[in-house]
Order: sequence, then C-alpha cells, then structure tokens
Amino acid sequence: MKVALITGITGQDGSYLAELLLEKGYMVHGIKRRASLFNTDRIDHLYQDPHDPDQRLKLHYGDLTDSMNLTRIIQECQPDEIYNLGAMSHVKVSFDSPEYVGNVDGLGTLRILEAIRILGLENKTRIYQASTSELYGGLPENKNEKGFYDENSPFYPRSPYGVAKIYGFWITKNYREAYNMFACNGILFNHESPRRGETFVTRKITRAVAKIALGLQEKVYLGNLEAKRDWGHAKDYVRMMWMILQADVAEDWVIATGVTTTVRDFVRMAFLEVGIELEFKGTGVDEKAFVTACNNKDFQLKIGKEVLSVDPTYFRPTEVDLLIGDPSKAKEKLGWVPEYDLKDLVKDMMESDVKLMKKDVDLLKAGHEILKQAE
Ligand code: NAP
Ligand code: F7E
Repeated sequence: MKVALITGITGQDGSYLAELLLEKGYMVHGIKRRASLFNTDRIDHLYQDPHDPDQRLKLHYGDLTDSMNLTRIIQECQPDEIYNLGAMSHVKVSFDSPEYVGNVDGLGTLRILEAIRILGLENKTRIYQASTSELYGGLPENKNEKGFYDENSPFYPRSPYGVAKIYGFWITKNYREAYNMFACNGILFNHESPRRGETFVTRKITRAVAKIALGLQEKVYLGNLEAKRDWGHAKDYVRMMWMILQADVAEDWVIATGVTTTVRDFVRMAFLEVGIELEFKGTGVDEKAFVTACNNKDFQLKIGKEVLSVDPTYFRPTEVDLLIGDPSKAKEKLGWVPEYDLKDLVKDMMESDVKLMKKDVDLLKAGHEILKQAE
C-alpha cells in the first residue's frame, strides 16, 4: 500500500487531497496543529474510528516550524509521497506577520526536504511543493506572447507571502538538482470551493450573498473590485497534485484555467445564482452595488437596495492586479482535464452556502417558536 504524508491536511486542499488518496487506496498521514478548539472540521467525515486497525487516515500533531517534529513524523511514516500544503496562506495577513510567514512558508519547505535527506529517503520519497501564482506578481510585461503566465515566466512577488513562497519554490528545485530528489513545484493559480477559508474573497462573497438573499445580512464590504484572478475548483487542482507525483520526470507545473475575471464580476455571478441582478455605481472607494431585479421567488429584496460598499481596510500595501495562467503543459503532458469552469464553481459554492445559511434561518425560526409558546 502506498503511503502519503500531507502537511496542511486540515486546510481546503489538504481535505480534498486526503479524500482522493484514500479513494485510491493510500495510507494517508496528516500533520495537524494543536489548537485550543477542534480544527479538523474539513476532514472529520474521513476519520471514523481512530481505534479501528483498518483506518487508513492517521493524524500527527506537528508544525512546519519544528524540524525535530517533522523529521520524527517522516521517519515514523516512511512516506512514498509528501504533499507540502501547510502554509499561512492569506496574502493580506502576510503583511501583518511577515517573519512568521517566512518561517512557515519558506523555511518550512526546507525543513521537509532536509528531513528527507537526513533520513536517507531521497530515492524513496517524492515531494510536492505547493507553489503559487503569487510568485508572478501580476506584472503585465512578464506574461508570455499569448498573454499568460507559464512555467517560463519571470517571478516578481508582491507580498511577504509571495516572497516566502519563492524561497519554497527555489529550494525545492535546488534539492531536485543537487540531490536528484523527485521534488516538484505545482504553480497553482487561485482555486476555491465550498471548503475555502471564509476570509478569501470568493468565499467571503458567496457567504455574504447567501446571507443577504436570506435577509440575515444587509450588505458586504469588499476591497479592490478591479483585481482579476484565474479561479478554478480545488477538486480539479488536487487531482493534478497527485498526477504531478506520478509523472515519469520531476518537473514544475502551472495549473490554471486560462480565464481571468474581476472580483466585481464574481460578485455579479454569485448574486445571479440566487436570481438577483445588480447595478454597480461610482468608482474607487465610492463604488457601490444596488439591486435592480429579483427573479427567484425565494430571494426577494427591495429594488434599489444597496448590497455592497468598498472598504479600503481590505486594500493591500502592494496588490497583484491580474493573474491568468497557461495550463497547456499540464494538459498536454499529463492529460489533466478540469471538470469545473467558473460558472460551475460559483454554483457549487452558492448552493453550499445557501444551504448552510438556511440552517441559521431555521434555527432563528425555531427560537421564535419557542419564545412564542413561552409567552
Ligand atoms: P488553507 O486552507 O489556508 O490551509 C493551510 C493549511 O496549512 C491548514 O491545514 C493549516 O492548518 C496549515 N498550517 C498553517 N500554518 C501551519 C504551520 N505552521 N505548520 C503546519 N501547518 C500549518 O490553504 P489551501 O487553500 O488549502 O492551500 C494549500 C496550499 O497551497 C498552501 O500552501 C497555499 O499557500 C498553497 N496555494 C493555495 C492556492 C489557493 O488558491 N487555494 C493557490 C496556490 C497555492 P490550520 O487548519 O491549523 O490553520
Ligand atoms: O484575494 C481582492 C484582493 O484573498 C483575491 C491564496 O489562496 O490565491 C490566494 O491569494 C483578490 C485580491 O486571494 C477583498 O485584493 C477584494 O486581489 O481571495 P484572495 P489571493 O490574494 O489571490 C493565491 C494563488 C495563493 O497562493 C494564496 O494562498 O481579491 N479582494 N476585496 C479581496 N480579498 C479578500 N481576501 N477580501 C476582500 O474583502
């Protein structure tokens, strides 16, 4: 049985990847951080009974800042594949804790690679490093002749997160070249899902739209509506992580959809999923969105209602204006075919968040009922 170790197993990608590897018959080890509350919501459905000898998912307490702990876990698991997904992954937050991000996202990668070397597992263990389109920084002059970022485009990171991840990228490549390790970078463009963290823009939008449509929230405040991102579905992207480690040769790969969309248009699409049409008025910090039509009888708002404002708190000291990736190499050499386009992604996220928020409405109704009966 193949053995995999996932750092960041409690995150969005870690949870989908664990699902995929379990389906494929792997023994899956995951590193989770000690927290004062339960932090395994995204993988609880995979983890039935830890005492069952047939359980193929095992969690270990650990942290990417702790070399001894990482080395011990790798020694215990003897993994065939390591997926290094653990990271402080929020770009805006990285400006607030840059040193920590350097330690986890940059040096954390080195700790994994060096542990493999110390343990003499260079010829056994394949390593996937979660690199990112943030490495490109969105500089227009660095796109290829077709107008995309690809595996040969120069890097120009624009945040402490991007700068830490560029160390992770190069140290992975260096260990591949220096020690002949099967270590690969997946340069992944933004990927989202119903399990996306609540403070990333897509999930912030789909949660807010669901709440607004159900009358649980008045409006949403966002930052830069002009930013453009190449958004795919996390389920498609974790499949590609696995494919990268099954390839004949260790290489670096761009994973993207090749389509870019503004934050503003993502908002429009999310509202349209519940039948609500919007008009945007004003520019910059004065831009607002208003309801112009409600076509779904379950989600009726007042025409003219203001549902979005800009709050500069969410602006970044340096922004990545536009990202768009060219996944041709992954498609041609590994046969990667994404199943979701942006419309499918928005639909999946909206359906999930409407269902989630409806539970709150039902709880509120039940509470009112109990109060009424008590009167
Ligand atoms: P995520 O949801 O934020 O998950 C990050 C994971 O890393 C969580 O399990 C988190 O644990 C763990 N983690 C954080 N700090 C850690 C530390 N010091 N030691 C060990 N684990 C730590 O991120 P994601 O969206 O799944 O992304 C997975 C990876 O791909 C990340 O490395 C991210 O930077 C990279 N990436 C993501 C995207 C994207 O669009 N999603 C694109 C390109 C690259 P807790 O649950 O305890 O916080
Ligand atoms: O921002 C703009 C914001 O935080 C997307 C991470 O997974 O993908 C992610 O990084 C855009 C930015 O993701 C709000 O300024 C506007 O231009 O969802 P995000 P990100 O920064 O692109 C890359 C590839 C990673 O590797 C990262 O780990 O949306 N934006 N208004 C906003 N962003 C947020 N978060 N909140 C807002 O209110």
